[in-house]
Amino acid sequence: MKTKKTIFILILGLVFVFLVNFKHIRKSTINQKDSIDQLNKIQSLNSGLPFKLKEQKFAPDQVLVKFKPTLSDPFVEATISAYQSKRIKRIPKLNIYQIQIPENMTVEEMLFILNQNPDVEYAEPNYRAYIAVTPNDAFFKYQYALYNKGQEIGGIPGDPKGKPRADIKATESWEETKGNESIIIAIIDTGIDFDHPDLKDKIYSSGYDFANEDSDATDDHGHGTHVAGIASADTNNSEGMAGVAWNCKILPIKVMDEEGSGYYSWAIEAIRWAADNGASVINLSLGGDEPSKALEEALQYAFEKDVVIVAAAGNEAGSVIYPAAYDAYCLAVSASDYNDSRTEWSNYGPEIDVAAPGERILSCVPIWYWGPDSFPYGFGSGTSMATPHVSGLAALIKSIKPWLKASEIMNVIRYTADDVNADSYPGNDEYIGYGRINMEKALVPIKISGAK
Ligand SMILES: [Ca+2]
Ligand SMILES: [Ca+2]
Ligand SMILES: [Ca+2]
Repeated sequence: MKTKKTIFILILGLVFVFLVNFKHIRKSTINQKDSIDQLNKIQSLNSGLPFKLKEQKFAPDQVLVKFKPTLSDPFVEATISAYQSKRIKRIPKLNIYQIQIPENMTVEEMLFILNQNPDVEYAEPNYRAYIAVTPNDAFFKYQYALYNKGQEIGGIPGDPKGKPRADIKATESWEETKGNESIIIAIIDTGIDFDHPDLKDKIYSSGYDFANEDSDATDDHGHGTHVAGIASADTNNSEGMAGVAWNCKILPIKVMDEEGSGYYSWAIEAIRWAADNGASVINLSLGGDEPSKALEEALQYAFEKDVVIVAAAGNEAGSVIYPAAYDAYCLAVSASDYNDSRTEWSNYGPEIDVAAPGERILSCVPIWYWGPDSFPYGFGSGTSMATPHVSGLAALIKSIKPWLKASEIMNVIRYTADDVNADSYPGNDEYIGYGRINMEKALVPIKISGAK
C-alpha cells in the first residue's frame, strides 16, 4: 500500500532537512553569564547597531557640505566665510564640513544656494539619526536572519560567518511597528508547545488538532513550535529569541502527526477553519508533491476572505510543491542563507514569489525535545524556516494597514524585496522570486523632502 501513502500523505520533506540540521543548544554549551554580559553591553552601548533616519528631522541651523576634493583647505574656509557661515567641524578623511548657517537663512535656502556652487559636490541637512530597535532577548545575537552583523552562524567559533546585513532588516522595521495583538497568524503545522516560555503568552486560542480530531494542538513533533517561534516568539522579554511579529498572536492548528506527516484533508479543513476563526495570515510550512483541487479550493476560500497565505517551496532542489505552487492564492517562499545566497536545496520555479533566510535558523523547540536541563531552542534549516519570516512580515503589514487586501499585502512583500541575486538573475527569477524580503522597505514609509 506504499503508493496510496505516497499519493495521499502530505510529505513533510521540510522536516527532513530540519532534523538533519537541528542543532542543540544545551545549557552546558552556552555560557549564561556571557549571554547576560552581552545583553548588558547591547543595552548600554548599542555597539555596532545600525542607525536609521526616523523622520526627516534635522538641525535647524546647520548643514553638511562636501566640497570638490581638488580645493585647498584655505579656499574652502574662505568659501564658507563668504556664505557668512562658520565651520563647526571638518570630518577628516571624508572631507565633509559641518557648517553653521547664517541666522537669517533656513536650511532649505542654504542648501539651495550651496548646491548651485560648482565647487560643492553636495550639501545636505544634518539629519537626526535614531537607533534601530534591538530586542533584549538573549539569543537574538544568533538570529542573523533578523540582524546579520557578520557573526558566526550558530555562535560557535569555527562556524561560517554571515555577510553583514544579509538579513531582512527587522531591527529597522520594528521602529515603525511591532505588530498589533488583534492580528492572528495561524500556524498550520504539527502543533505548538503551549508551555514554551517564549510562546505561552503569544497564543490566541488552543486551536484545533485535525490529526487527532480534538481541541488540543499540542506539538508532539517539534516542527510547528519552531515555525511559530520564527513568526512570533515573545520578544524583548529577556528570554530566548525574538520573533518577527512581536505583538501578533499565534493560532496553532495541528495537521501533521508525531511523524511529521498528515492527510491533505486535514490541511484542507484547517485552512478553512483558520479563515473562519480569526486568522489574518496562514503559515503553511508543509506540502506535498501532488496537486489537489480540494487543497486549491481551500486556499481560494481563505484568500477570498483576505487571509494572506504563505507557503514553503520545499527542500528537494526540485519543482515547487503544493500548496505553494498555487500561484493565485499564496506567496511561495524559497530559502536564502546568511550570505544572501540561495540555498542549493531550496525548490525553484516560476511560482516562487520571495525568499527569506532558511539556513540554520534559531527558534523554539518544545521543552520535552532536549529535556528540562536544556534551553528549549535549536537551529533548523528548510523552506519551513524561511516561510514564517514572511508570515510575520505579512502580519506586521496587516497591523498598520488593516484595510489592505490579501493581494495588496502580497504585492507589498514582493515589490519591496531586495533583488540580492541581481548580478546573475536580474529582476524576478525562479530561485528567489522578487528577492529576499526587506521588512524596512515593506513597513517604513518613504519620506521625500527637499525636492524643489
Ligand atoms: Ca523572547
Ligand atoms: Ca507564487
Ligand atoms: Ca533576481
